[in-house]
Amino acid sequence: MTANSTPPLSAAIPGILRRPAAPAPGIVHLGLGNFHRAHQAVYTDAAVTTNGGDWGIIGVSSRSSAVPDAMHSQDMLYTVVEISPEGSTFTVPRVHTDAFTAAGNPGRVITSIGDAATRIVSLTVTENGYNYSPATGSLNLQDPAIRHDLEHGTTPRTPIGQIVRGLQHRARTHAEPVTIMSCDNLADNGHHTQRLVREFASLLPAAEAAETLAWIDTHTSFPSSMVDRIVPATTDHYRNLVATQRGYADRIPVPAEPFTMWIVEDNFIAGRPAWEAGGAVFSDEVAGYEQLKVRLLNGTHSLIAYLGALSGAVTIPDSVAQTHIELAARHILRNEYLPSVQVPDGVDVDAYEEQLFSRWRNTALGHRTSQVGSDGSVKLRQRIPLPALQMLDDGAMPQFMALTAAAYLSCVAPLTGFTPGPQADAMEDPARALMAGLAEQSRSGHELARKVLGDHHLLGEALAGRDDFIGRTGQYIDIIRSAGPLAAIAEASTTSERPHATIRSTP
Ligand code: CS2
Repeated sequence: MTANSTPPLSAAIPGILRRPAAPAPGIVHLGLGNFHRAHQAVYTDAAVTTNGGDWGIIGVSSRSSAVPDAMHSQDMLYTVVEISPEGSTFTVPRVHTDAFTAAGNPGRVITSIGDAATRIVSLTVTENGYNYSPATGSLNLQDPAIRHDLEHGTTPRTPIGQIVRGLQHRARTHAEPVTIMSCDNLADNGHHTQRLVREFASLLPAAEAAETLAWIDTHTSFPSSMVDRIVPATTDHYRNLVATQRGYADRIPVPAEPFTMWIVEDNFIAGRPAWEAGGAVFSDEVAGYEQLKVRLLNGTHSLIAYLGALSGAVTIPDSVAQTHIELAARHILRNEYLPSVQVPDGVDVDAYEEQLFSRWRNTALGHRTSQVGSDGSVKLRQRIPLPALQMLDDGAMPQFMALTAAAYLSCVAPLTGFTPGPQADAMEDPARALMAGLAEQSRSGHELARKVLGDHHLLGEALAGRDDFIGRTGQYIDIIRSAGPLAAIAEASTTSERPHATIRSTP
């Protein structure tokens, strides 16, 4: 059976649905991509099934109408396909009540956020969706979309603009409080979002700014959360899997690993679903979990993606299967990222590390190096600077972090004459054009690293002043160019001042 000849999901076997209808809406979610649909939506489905509550989700995608259109054609349903080497399981969350694009309906985004029934506005817009400058950590005022949103009150294009305009609508029409919850991989994501929202409001004309800020400060809360689930892009492979194994056509199934984790700060000014029912943990230690995840998982993931792409690996499991890349990954995780993390009580770091490697080895999932390697200019800013500075301040060079930055630049800003390969070519990045221009003007790795990290502050202001780190990054770029990634890993292992990682036997 193929995806084309099967009945639609809306006529699916009723047994697969846990409830006859979606709950009335209480959440507006910005960023209707795969991650949200395999994470928050699944927890919300469990919460509503167990505890009830009007916590239906209005999903807003930024520009592409592909997911909203498909959801409307499928009664707002889609399949989460949990993929492990042992086989697949299928679930169909029933929580979305509507879906539309922000680009096509900017006014509707404002009124949905402004609606008194909305008690939570959540976001999975990726690190790149916050329109902040990696150099300063503040709103990127050079960004035409931010400038547009500051000048035009009714047609916001950026999530931060949409939130502030929606909050102004609430302030004008009623005074019901609302929670803004970031679910993106940003350190301290609650405060980060709050800071950007307040900054946007403060840039409005003076009287409007004062009024909006005062309202925000008394009627909103911004919980931080640590989100974790590896969710690759949808391909025909997954559409066919659903068609053959479940017997219905789904245009937008979401593949996901079996592992899922959500640690949330319990700071919801207008109530929340009982997400515990789906396994979410409410904790005061979110910051520690975020550090652990953003550094050990995401930071190491970047290294695996860039070194893998440069070694010809299409997927993360292909990459981590290369002994030298596993060695580099173990080294950066344990010797460079871990010392900077305040490990939350009760977390067994050895077990966490082994679990990460087993998740990265999930060959059935086929998570692509080009997907993890995309948007490095905004992702690496979250992952590298703080732990790198901590090591540098202690007098040690974070060799594998410099290597990560070098491998990233080798992928997306290759020096003339260096061909990084198709996986690197497929990586998208908002700074790609800028960096390609800088690479064209550079004759050596050092020149490139100086321009990107020094002049353009790609990893923030503090690292821009660290000539030692910039110099080392430049040397790794040159080694990658002249001798390849394996030689660069060998060099990093030899020069590292911290004990070498060893490869444990794989189960
Ligand atoms: C990855 C993450 O693409 C990336 O940068 O590191 O998407 C990662 O798969 C998730 O954060 C896992 O929770």
